[in-house]
Amino acid sequence: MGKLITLDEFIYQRQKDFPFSTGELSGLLRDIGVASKIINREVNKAGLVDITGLTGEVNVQGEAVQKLDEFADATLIDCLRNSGEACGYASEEQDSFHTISTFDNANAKYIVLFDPLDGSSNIDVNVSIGTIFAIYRRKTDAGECKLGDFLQRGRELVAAGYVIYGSSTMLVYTTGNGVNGFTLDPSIGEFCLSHPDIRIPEEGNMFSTNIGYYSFYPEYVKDYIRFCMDETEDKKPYSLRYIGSFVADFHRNLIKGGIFMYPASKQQPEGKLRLMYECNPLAFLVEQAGGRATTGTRDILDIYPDELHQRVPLFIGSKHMVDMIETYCTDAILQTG
Ligand code: AHM
Ligand code: MG
Repeated sequence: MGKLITLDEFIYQRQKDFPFSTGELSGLLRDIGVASKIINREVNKAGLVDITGLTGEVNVQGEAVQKLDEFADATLIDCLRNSGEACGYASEEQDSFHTISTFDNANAKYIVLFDPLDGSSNIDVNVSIGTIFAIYRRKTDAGECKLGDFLQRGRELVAAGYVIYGSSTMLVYTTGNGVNGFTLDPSIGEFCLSHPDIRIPEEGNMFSTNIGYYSFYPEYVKDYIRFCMDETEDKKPYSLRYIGSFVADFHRNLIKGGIFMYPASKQQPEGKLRLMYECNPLAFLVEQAGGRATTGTRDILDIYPDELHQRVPLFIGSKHMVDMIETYCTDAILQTG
């Protein structure tokens, strides 16, 4: 048996590599790991909800049954409040950001943004879902958090990651020094290092998009999709893989190589996915793994956000594939003048 390295051990090892680090970020990452284990426990019981009580109703024990996305939201918030390392948070589930003003958190310097349960419309049908998180240093010195503490470019991220609740549960994260993946061993309740130093293949043969929206897509996206499906001298047709759960689609492409696309369309002129909760954290992570993320005209991480719930078009994945769709996009802009 190889040496088993738990998430906590790994975080501790990494912290020792930075002699002046205070351990606050490590503590925060550990707490997010704990939150995700609690969420995982409930996600695994999703199919039992009908037996133990309908969502939004009272179960047989007389307890109110929360929707899973609300449960995930509340769990992350509780863990952040208890951790003492975060002074504020913003959640995709909530309209605005919040300051954590407990005594322990008063001097904390990190803020956390998260999508507590992405792809939650898939819960009922047992498809993989995920949690996405992004950690920044606050901009203001102390006191109540301000909107400016949250509206930072992705380039300023300190750490980001996701948890996928799939056929196994994995936590994948980066602190800007490579990407590492940990699989939850349910028998010991620990995330164990299973995917050290993840690199996304520069080229892939899978594309992921909601092809049902094809007729709403811009012409350059349609052109690229046709390229993906064509057989040429250099390539066979790519495989289409679309789960409709961003974390799951992203995770597969990260490991196997591929591109995920949620473009702007006639129906959704800004795209669908949220810059702060979904695109930035996974863009930071994919760059750390050697891949890329763009709107078609600019790197996701270079966008100065205007609002917390801003949506952006997204092309993310293997470097050469993202380079190519970007060329299609810029060529289209040049042609239309
Ligand atoms: P959500 O945050 O409301 O769960 O929506 C995000 C999800 C992503 O996980 C997924 O990639 C996308 O919506 C799928 O959208 P569509 O059904 O339009 O293809
Ligand atoms: Mg989401």
